[in-house]
Amino acid sequence: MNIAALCRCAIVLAVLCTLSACGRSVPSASESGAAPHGVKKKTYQDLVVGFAQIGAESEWRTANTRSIQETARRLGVELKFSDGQQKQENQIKAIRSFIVQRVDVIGVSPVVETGWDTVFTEVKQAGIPLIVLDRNASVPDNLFSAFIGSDFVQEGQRACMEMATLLNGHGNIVELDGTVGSAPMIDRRAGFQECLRAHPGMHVIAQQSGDFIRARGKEVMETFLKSYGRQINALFAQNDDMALGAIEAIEEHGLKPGTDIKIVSVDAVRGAFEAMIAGKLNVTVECNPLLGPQFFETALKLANGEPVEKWVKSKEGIYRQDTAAQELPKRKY
Ligand code: GZL
Repeated sequence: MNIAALCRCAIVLAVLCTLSACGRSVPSASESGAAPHGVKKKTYQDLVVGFAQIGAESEWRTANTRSIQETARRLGVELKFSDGQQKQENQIKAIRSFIVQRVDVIGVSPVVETGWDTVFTEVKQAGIPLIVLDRNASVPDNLFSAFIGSDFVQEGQRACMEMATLLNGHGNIVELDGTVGSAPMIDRRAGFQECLRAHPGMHVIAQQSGDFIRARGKEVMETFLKSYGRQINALFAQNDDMALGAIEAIEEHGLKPGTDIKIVSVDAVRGAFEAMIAGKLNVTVECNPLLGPQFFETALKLANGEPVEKWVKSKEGIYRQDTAAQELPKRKY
């Protein structure tokens, strides 16, 4: 090969090396464990975040999505948002697309607890911090950077304690469960059952999933009423949407919800306060969906290689009929 050809090869090689160096992003903070020395710390306006949402199955989810999107807009974060339509495969697809797009941080609310090890490992291998939000995933702790969400077991325990007060410790309960295999369904039931052991006069005579959806809650309550009728003293609904559907079924069956059948549910959405004011629901245990601010605060810290708590726990209360009217105007969801 003559000199001129050799020079041309050398130039091409030099250009290719330069281009590949340009193509490589500055190692992200998470890859190096801290913002590399001399690299400017990211601000919210620099941040690109991918979020794989479950769907739009309930008032709670709508409020959760609104909190994430509005907070991103307010902070100037570039948010790539995906609605999984309640399907795990859609969420996994979205997470993989976020990896390809090299976002700074990935967030996900896992529709069910299992089936995440492979894709979470892919995120880790890509060196992108991962935040699990709202519902937890049953994966090794080293596969995600932080969990932001409620203590669902405590929510179940609180619901049972409220039920014990309403029933004076005695009665037959039917249970409307959330999405089978989801963390809130598993843990709210566990918390409720744990508390029942201390209240032997209360019995769950039937339980079935309504998938956290209002219409399904109504359908399941109709079957409970057909099978057990006036034997039912109370309903534990794992979210307010299913409780509101069940209230329709109870009224159509000729009974008075909140009186003939006591009702305790979870979430504390606006519809629950309206039902309590109407005397149709007795108690709602709060499960806070307004996680946007905590999510992006945690994301920015991770993008800059700063330490974060492994579980950022939501703060929640319990709301009853007697304070519903004064509380409703203050509610943010
Ligand atoms: C709980 C959340 C649940 C709500 C339901 O954190 O995952 O999913 O309780 C929602 O209303 O559908």
